[in-house]
Order: sequence, then C-alpha cells, then structure tokens
Amino acid sequence: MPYMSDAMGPSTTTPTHPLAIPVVWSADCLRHEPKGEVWLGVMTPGTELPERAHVIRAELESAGAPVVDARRHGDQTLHAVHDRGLLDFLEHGYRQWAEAGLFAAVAQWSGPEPVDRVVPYVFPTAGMVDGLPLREPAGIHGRAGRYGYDTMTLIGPGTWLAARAAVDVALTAVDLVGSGHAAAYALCRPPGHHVTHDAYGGSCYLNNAAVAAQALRESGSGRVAIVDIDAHHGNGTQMVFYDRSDVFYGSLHVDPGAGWFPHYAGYADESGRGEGAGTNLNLPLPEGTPDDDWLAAVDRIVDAVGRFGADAVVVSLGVDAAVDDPESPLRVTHDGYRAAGDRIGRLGLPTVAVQEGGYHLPTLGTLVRSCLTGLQSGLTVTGGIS
Ligand code: SP5
Ligand code: ZN
Repeated sequence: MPYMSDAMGPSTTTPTHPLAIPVVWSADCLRHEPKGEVWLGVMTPGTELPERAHVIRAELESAGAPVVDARRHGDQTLHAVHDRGLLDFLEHGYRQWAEAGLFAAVAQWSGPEPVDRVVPYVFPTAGMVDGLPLREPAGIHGRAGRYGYDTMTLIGPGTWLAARAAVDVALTAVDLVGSGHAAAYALCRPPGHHVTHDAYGGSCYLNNAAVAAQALRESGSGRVAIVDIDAHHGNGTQMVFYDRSDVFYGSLHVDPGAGWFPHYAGYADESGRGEGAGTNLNLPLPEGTPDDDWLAAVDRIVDAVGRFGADAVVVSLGVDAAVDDPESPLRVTHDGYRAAGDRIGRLGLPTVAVQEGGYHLPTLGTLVRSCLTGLQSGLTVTGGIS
C-alpha cells in the first residue's frame, strides 16, 4: 500500500491513493428502524437511522475500499461481554411486548401513526432499590427498565437482528486482522459503546467494540487498547473493562460535567478499579473544542496506549465530534479526523475500527473516509501496512 503524506493528498475528499482497508458489512444492520427517540417525555425524530450505513458504505466504496460480507459467529465472545438476561430481553422483548398486548394497550393515546416500539418506564435506580437485590420483574413492561437505562433507545421488530449482525460485523473485522490485514473497518449499526455488561442505551444495544476487544484477547493479543474518539463517552465499554488490567480504555469526549450525555460517567477521575486501576483514561473536553485541542487529547491517549504496551487496537470510530454534527458541540473537521487516524496508525499495531456515532448524513461518509485514510497512512509510515 503506497505511503500518502498529508502534503500529497490535496484534500480529504480527493485522495490520490485508494483506500485499501477492508470494510465489513451486513445488510441485516439496516433492519433496525428506531422510528424515533422518546426524549424529555415526547417522541422526537430518530437520529441513528439506517441511511447512516448506506452513506458510509457508498463513500468508502467510491474511495476504492473492498467491501466484505460479515460472517456469522457463535455466541461465545458475546457471552463473555454481556449478561444472558440482557441478551434474552433484546432478543425476545419485542415479541413478548406484543404478545402481552402492550402495543394495543397504548394505541388509544398515540398519535395518528401508532408506534410499535419497546420503551421502558420504571428504572431500578440506586436510590430506588437502595441496596435491595435487583429482581427480575414479572411483567415485560417492568423488565424493560431493568435492562434499558434511557427512553431514547427504542426496540422494534428488527432491532435484535441488526444488533446481532453488527456483532458479527465486528467479529469478522477481527478475523481479517487475525489473517494478516493491518487494519479492518467494521461498519456496525446500531452502534455499541454505551452498552454495559447488562444495560443498553444511548442508541446502542450490543457493545460491538467491547466484543471486538474481547475477541482480540481470545485470539492471542495479550493486551488490547480501545481508543474511543466518538463525541460521547463510551460508558458501556469503560465499565465492561473497568476491573480488568488486560484491556485499556481511553476516551476523549464532550465533558459530561458540562451537561452532556451520558451524564453519569466519563469524568477525568474514573481511572479503573481493582486489577484495572490505571487502565482507564478519560479526557473530557469543553463545548466548542476545535481540531488542535482535540488532537492534543488524541495524542495523550495514543501515548498512553504506547505505555500500556498494547498488542492490538480497537478504535471506537464515532464521527459525531464533527463541527456539523447535530448531537455534539465539538468542532472537529475532516482534517482533524484524518490526523487522528494517522496518529493512531503510527502506533503500528493491528487495528480494528468499529463504527459508533455520527449523525450528519451529508458529511458522515467523508468523515469516516478521512479517518480511515489517515489510519492507512499512519500504518504505512510505521510499516504496519506493507
Ligand atoms: C452512539 C452515540 O453516539 N450515542 C449518542 C447518544 C446520545 N444521545 C443523546 C441525545 C440527546 C438529545 N438528542 C435530541 C434528539 C432528538 N431526537
Ligand atoms: Zn456519540
């Protein structure tokens, strides 16, 4: 693969060399249709739409990237990351909701277009249960709040199929890296980094990046680092590995302390626990953060990954830090995303990039392309790609 310096590429959208990083794809990822998000008590338009996957794929194909279909994988690695109760709820909850007559029960109060989506209504917060054992509610409507921690992340008829397919996409990308590719990109949808061991939310259902990291561990990488450049803190990924010393998690994101999702995690003093002490790094950033400050934070995380001694890297590649994105106040440009990819690539490690957020459809594809172009050039410099 040819080396491409920043000076040689006149602009991010007109690279002089094709993108060679394989793009893993599954048409089943389109089957999740959130239809909306219940936000502040009302149904609002959905943001995590199937069109996201279409525009990313189209742009990467036009950049020359090979597209590979995901291969079906078993549940072993998924079970190492997620609780069986969560998986059971995600797989069967929609049907059970329908069978319990809950869609019919609310139809009289919905608007002209009834929405058949699972939405939780009671949450076992720390203050509510106050140390009581966490029970499995009998009613499916009660169970929803046991596993879902917000009202924005709706479950429809295709949600499980898509979320499970996204895990296969991530695992196939891990396989490609295992078979000698320096890097692979998993076009996962729905995204995953907000999902903990047993709780979904933030437009995410299964933690694709955490499953990829776990799979890399199982396939021989002794130490794996996750670099999360999505605009939001990946609270789910952080907590999956919070007590472990074999997986490092580093994230730069809009400061939850300034009022941003996920509100309850992502603070600078969260550094890991027990065996995992010192293997978690959060760099919260102020609203309006531009490229130079954002890239300085990327550098700090890349340096920490180097010190950790990772054998492989998972990038949680959200592009919602971009200046035009409607869901975050960070102000990163295409050049910023390309530079971030380059810096991560210069680690010279096998790299699995997993799609997370990014909601501005007109620039979504070119932002991902910029980051992967940078990753390719960084890997080429260090000999990670030959
Ligand atoms: C993967 C990812 O980027 N998840 C981010 C989820 C954060 N969502 C916060 C939503 C805050 C309110 N947005 C209003 C949208 C109205 N439809
Ligand atoms: Zn995000």
